[in-house]
Parts: sequence; structure tokens; C-alpha cells
Amino acid sequence: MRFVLLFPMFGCIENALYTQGQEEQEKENRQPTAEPTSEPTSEPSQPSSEPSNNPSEEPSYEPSYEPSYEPSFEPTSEPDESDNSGSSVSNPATPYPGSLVINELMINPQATQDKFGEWIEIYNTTSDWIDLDGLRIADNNLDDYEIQYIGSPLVISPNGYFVICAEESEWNNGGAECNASFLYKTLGGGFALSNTDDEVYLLTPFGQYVDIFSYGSNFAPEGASMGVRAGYETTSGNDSSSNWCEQWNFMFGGDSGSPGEENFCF
Ligand SMILES: [Ca+2]
Ligand SMILES: [Ca+2]
Ligand SMILES: [Ca+2]
Ligand SMILES: [Ca+2]
Repeated sequence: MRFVLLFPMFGCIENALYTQGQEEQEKENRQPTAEPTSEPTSEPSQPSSEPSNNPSEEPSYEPSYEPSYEPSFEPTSEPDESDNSGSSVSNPATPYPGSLVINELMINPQATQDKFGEWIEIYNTTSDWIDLDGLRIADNNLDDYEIQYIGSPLVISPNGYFVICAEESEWNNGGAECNASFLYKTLGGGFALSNTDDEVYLLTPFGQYVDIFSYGSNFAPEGASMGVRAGYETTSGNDSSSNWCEQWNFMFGGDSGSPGEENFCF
């Protein structure tokens, strides 16, 4: 009985031992074969795709982007007073037609004589710093004069104002702060604004016209400047005298005007 009973038990144990051993063996067989086959095949396939993409993409990007970005951006990052176009106080752009407009004129001052009190305000229509060194102011026959340095850079800021005066001292000219000067002469060899009718030309050092404005005998009041109305600060916008208006801002000399500042029209 014992034998009969033990035999099947032994058979069961033997079976169990065999199947356990078989499973372990199968596991062992599976593990080493599964791991090396899946991992090494997937990993090397990734590095092989990267190097094949990179060499073809990177060299084609770098040479086309870098040279076009760097030269235009670098000069703007260093000086504070710069803009995104690459010009700066120390590296201003060259004026061209339309970049500057004749924006305000003190034609007939009352608080001072004309030879002290006349001035011209120029407005920069661009987002560039613009070089005014060598800028000429002229009319159609007598006047043609290169503006003169009086201590501040001959540069106009982006969308800024620049005032050119017959007399540079604001104590003597009626109260205008000036950026440059002209020689007041009514018979040639300088520049002057006639109280009846006249022309104002802005020219580059090379004689290119930047802006032109002409006025008739009823244009200029005595004791107040005339300024271009907001929205008409363009070379063609300032051509019509109806787009100009009297400036009422008080200047300490007694006359009114807005030299170096935005014009204001009622
Ligand atoms: Ca003149
Ligand atoms: Ca005058
Ligand atoms: Ca004009
Ligand atoms: Ca003004």
C-alpha cells in the first residue's frame, strides 16, 4: 500500500521538479535571448538615425542663418541708444528723400530780431538714427548753407526732432533749444526765412533733395511759429500750407512755438 501510494507521489514530485526545471530553463533561455536581441537592435538603430539626419541638416542651416543675423544685430546690442535696424548715435543712417521732413518754422519772430530768432525744426519719419552731418538748407535762388555743429551730435534720433537756429543761445534767440546753427544772411552766403514768401529745401551733402516746402505771403504770423499738423509729417503732407498751424506753446522769450517737441494744433 505504501509502495502504491508513494509511487504516484514520487511521480508527482518528479513531474513537478521537471516542469519547474523546464520553466526555469525556458526562462533562462528566453531572458538571455530576448534581452540582447531587443535592446541592442533598438538602441543602435537610434544613434544610426541621428547621425544620418544631423550631417545633412545642420551644415545646410548654419551657413545660411548665421551670417545674415549676426552683422545686422550685433551693433544694436551694444549702445543703449539704438534701434532694431542697426543704426545708432555713433553709427547713424544716411538721410534719403522722405526720411526727414521740414516740421516747424519760426519765420517772423517778434521777441527778437529775425537774425536771432529764426529757426527750423526737422522731424525724423524713420526708426533710424540719421546722420545730419553735412545737411544743407537752401532756397531756390540765394540760400544754400551747410548746418553747423554747436556742441551736440549732428544726429537725429528715431522719430525725433532737431532744431537748427540762426542764433544758438536760447537766451538770445527767444527760448529755442538748438541742435545746430545756420548763418543768417538775407542776400546769399547763408540762410534766412523771408517774412513774405520763401522756400526751404533740405539737401544731403551730395545735393539730393530730402524735403521741400514753399510758403506764400500770408503763411507766417508774427511772434509765433508754424508747425505741421499731426498726421501730415511727410514730404508731401507738409506741401499744403493748410496742413500747418500756428504753435501756441509759450517760449520764455515771449513768442510761441514748440521747437524740439511734437507740434500741437487746435
Ligand atoms: Ca530764404
Ligand atoms: Ca524772417
Ligand atoms: Ca515737402
Ligand atoms: Ca515742434
